[in-house]
Amino acid sequence: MISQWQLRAAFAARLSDMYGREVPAYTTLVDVSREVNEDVLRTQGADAERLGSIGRVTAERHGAIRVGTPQELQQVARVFGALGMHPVGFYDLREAAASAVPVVSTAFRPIDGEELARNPFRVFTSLLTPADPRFFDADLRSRLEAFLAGRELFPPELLALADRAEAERGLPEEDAERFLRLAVQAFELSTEPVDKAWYETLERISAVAADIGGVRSTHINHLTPRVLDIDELYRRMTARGIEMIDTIQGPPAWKGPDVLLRQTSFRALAESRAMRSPDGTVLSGALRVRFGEVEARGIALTREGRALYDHLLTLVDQQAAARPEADRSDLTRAVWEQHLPATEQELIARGLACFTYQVVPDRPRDGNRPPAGIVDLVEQGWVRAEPIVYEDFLPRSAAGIFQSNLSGEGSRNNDHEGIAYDAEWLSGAIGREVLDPFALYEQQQNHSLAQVARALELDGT
Ligand code: OOG
Ligand code: NI
Repeated sequence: MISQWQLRAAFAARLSDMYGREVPAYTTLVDVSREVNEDVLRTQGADAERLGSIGRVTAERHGAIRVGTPQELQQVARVFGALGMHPVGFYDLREAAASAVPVVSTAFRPIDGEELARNPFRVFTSLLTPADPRFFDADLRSRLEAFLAGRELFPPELLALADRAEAERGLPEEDAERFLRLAVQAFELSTEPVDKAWYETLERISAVAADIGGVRSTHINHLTPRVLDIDELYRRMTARGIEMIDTIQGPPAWKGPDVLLRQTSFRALAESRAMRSPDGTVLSGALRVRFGEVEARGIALTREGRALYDHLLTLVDQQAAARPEADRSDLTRAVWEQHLPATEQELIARGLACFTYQVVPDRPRDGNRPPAGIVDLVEQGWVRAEPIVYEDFLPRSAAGIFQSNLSGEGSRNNDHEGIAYDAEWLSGAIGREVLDPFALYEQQQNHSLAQVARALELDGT
């Protein structure tokens, strides 16, 4: 029997091989990431593994895919369900970017600590919103919906195997092999000619809409390795002559602990795709949609910590507007140094970040009773704090990554009222509950606190 985590690890590895064949620059990115990680491990030793073992980090990837309808989303949820991945978080990108990005998104990922440690593969999954009148008028909407209704992204055999794997928590070897083959195939770039006129009709609205609804299949948009020093990675990729987007999205490089997520990418590359013109002739064309992204992960923040982070972004925006000549990353760093604690201890004391806590087994007994508060327990050496890694995404960074890789701006008609979508709506569309990331981090933290309390008899029992 091949268990769900083994299926997940195998799927991530095979997808990576496939994407590397399709987009060779991705392989360069993976190689450079590995070199940077090895160098960081060499210079920092055990500290380099504070946010995950080098084994986990080296194998770690996130993918991004885009689908057109709730039915397609339900199906892809079954494929990911087989891999032990659940929808977490709701991201509304329709207004987050300057260009038109008519999607709402979630991320499928493992949710418990042990599963994440085994293999944290996650997929940022976006759903097109044809019903949003700011992007699509009634006529285009109905043509788009009819087009989407007529395609099949996932063969029935794949879905049947997926359901079995989810119900039985794994598959026998032969079925596992078949499942993995079909699952990887479903995300390969199709060689079927693209209907040029239809693609271009959608592209005038949004390049993302064309990528999703302009073709009869789906594909992996990017696959992202994790790196321990993203600033160094950016320098090395640039030195190799690979054109990176202008910035590293997310928190700045600074002297304090890394929190949340920093991401950057190389620009979407032209890939040759067969195009069918209205008169039926097939010509070779090129599309620029897929890119290479890389990320560095930090500590998960509590709701309070996240509110502070969002507030700091607003402060940076204000300062940047007031001083357009200033370097944005310098401004950001200054704001961070002023407002954010520079040590893990202080993040704990202010309740800003998430940790798990373990009793230190060999602490010398000095006759004193342990203090009650977690801050004192950590300070006096009773308890060790291990940061919880941020496993999710950031809407602004996601929008920034979309944005920086779009060819045209598309159009959004703000005379119309948009439709309000939220996590509950998306849960209904998927037919599975979209989980709240904060609740997951809190549960992990509280579980460890309860164990500490029991072990040290803090509750007086
Ligand atoms: C998804 C863009 C967002 C991330 O890492 O924030 C994303 C897409 O391009 O489909 O992948
Ligand atoms: Ni991504």
